Amino acid sequence: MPEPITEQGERVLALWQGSWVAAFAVGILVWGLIIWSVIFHRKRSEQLPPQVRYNMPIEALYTVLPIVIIAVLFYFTARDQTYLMETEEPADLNVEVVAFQWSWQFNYLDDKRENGGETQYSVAGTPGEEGAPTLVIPEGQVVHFDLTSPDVIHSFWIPAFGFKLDVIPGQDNQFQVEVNEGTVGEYEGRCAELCGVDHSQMLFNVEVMEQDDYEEWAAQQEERAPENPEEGAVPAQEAATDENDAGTAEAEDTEADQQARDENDEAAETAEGAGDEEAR
Ligand SMILES: [Cu+2]
Repeated sequence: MPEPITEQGERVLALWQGSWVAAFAVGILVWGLIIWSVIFHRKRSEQLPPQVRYNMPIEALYTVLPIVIIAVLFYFTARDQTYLMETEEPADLNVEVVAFQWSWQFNYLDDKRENGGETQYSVAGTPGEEGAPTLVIPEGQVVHFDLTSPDVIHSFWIPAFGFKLDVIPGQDNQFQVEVNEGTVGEYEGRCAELCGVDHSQMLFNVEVMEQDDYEEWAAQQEERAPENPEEGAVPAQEAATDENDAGTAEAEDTEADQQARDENDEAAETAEGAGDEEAR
């Protein structure tokens, strides 16, 4: 596991390590018992040893023990999941992540809570390592991510966060992290959901800056951003269109989408019909 750079990432690492400790404890106990019985109860003579059956205490034990183990693992997993998906704390920075075939766009929003989040400036890139977009975030701050996709399901993954979340069209997925102090540096980002032929090109970089550097960078971006983001912003899909293959892929997608929609409609109608009949 990479060294986590967020408060949340540390929690994930602790959960992962704790699960391994529990798994090893159970493993060592089981291996120990197996080895013990192999050595101390090996065949000594032709005489059949006394046969036992229906030992209630033992059977109760090995029904109850696994339930206890699973309950404990479940408790910690549920507790940490609740913590990881928590978005109550006011964020210092709001970023809208747009995942599309096959790159990323990061829209920096002004305070989302106050005014719904107008795009102040955007970072875009092209598929592949060379032109990969860089997500810049300040250290020691709470960063909130809103994930959106205009096409298919992607997954926003920063290994150093120890966390990934699906980006689903039409679904408002969000999470936030508290970036630790002393994490200034560059990290990798990936799409973790097979999303099409150039899925492997969906790379991005993450740069954690000191607060002052970040503010300087943000001011520069804002200066460069067009007055009216609606007019000037590069649509995500166009930004990614390197050469013509993306264009063709897009056309094919639309056709496939259409077909899928038709099929869905048909299925829905059939289902409705069936439902009506049942209701009657
Ligand atoms: Cu993807």
